[in-house]
Amino acid sequence: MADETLDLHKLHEAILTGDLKVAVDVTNAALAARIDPQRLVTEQMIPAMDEVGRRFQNHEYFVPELLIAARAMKGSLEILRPLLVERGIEPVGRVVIGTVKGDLHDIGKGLVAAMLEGGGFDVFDLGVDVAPETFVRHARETGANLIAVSALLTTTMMGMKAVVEAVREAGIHGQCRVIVGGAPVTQQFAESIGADGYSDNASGAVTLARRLCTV
Ligand code: B12
Repeated sequence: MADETLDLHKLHEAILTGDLKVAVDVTNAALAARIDPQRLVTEQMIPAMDEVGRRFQNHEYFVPELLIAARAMKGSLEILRPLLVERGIEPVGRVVIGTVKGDLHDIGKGLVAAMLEGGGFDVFDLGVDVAPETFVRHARETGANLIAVSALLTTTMMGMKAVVEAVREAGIHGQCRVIVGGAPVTQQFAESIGADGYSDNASGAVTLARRLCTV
């Protein structure tokens, strides 16, 4: 398919509507037509995820729409990632993300991870039940600028304080900030444990991460 006949906006639409098959097909067709993968990411995919985030914040989209959009985004990114890595395109920042120790909830954390990835970050997802020292070790190994911690239980959210303390004790707080979120977490709680940022939703997490990575 030649550049002129290939409608790249279909990739934007496919992510917005969560159509994984179309997202993958258009991505493959674009690569076959020798379209710059970076162009696909910056002109179609990131704006689509930004729009998904905007609709979520305006209550036009709900969690299911967010999840299928993130799945379409990830499907396309999986095809593009090796090409982007090969070209050494610098990510906006590197984020180590996980759910706090003792907590097995991962839906919100997965959404935040997918939105950050869609926002141009390199994301290292450590999964659930992650100990403070594991966050720190991976942040060191990956050279992360941010650690993002999720908690869904009032009984586990204090574990976020242990992550903040571990980062400070390891002496990496200068280059690596800690952001927190999850249903029971509030701005006030985030400040009380010395976290660097908080958001109550996945698209807000991207805005926050961008802000912290540019200061
Ligand atoms: C699904 C669910 C489960 C599933 C989890 C499946 C999975 N793979 O995640 C299962 C069934 C396993 C489960 C288990 C339990 N659950 Co549960 N669970 C829920 C439920 C219904 C939905 C959570 C969810 O996914 N929400 C949707 C996501 C999208 O929202 P979110 O996580 O808040 O994420 C958003 C934001 O918070 C933010 N965000 C999230 N993380 C981060 C991180 C950062 C850095 C940032 C910036 C933002 C951010 O962005 C996200 C997207 O916008 C909630 C009820 C509820 N309404 O919250 C109960 C709930 C959290 N569970 C609860 C409980 C008690 C349990 C159990 C202890 C039950 C039991 N007795 O076994 C166990 C605990 C197991 C464990 N050790 O973790 C309670 C917690 C009560 C409390 N005060 O602590 C809740 C509130 C239900 C209730 N009303 O009682 N649970």
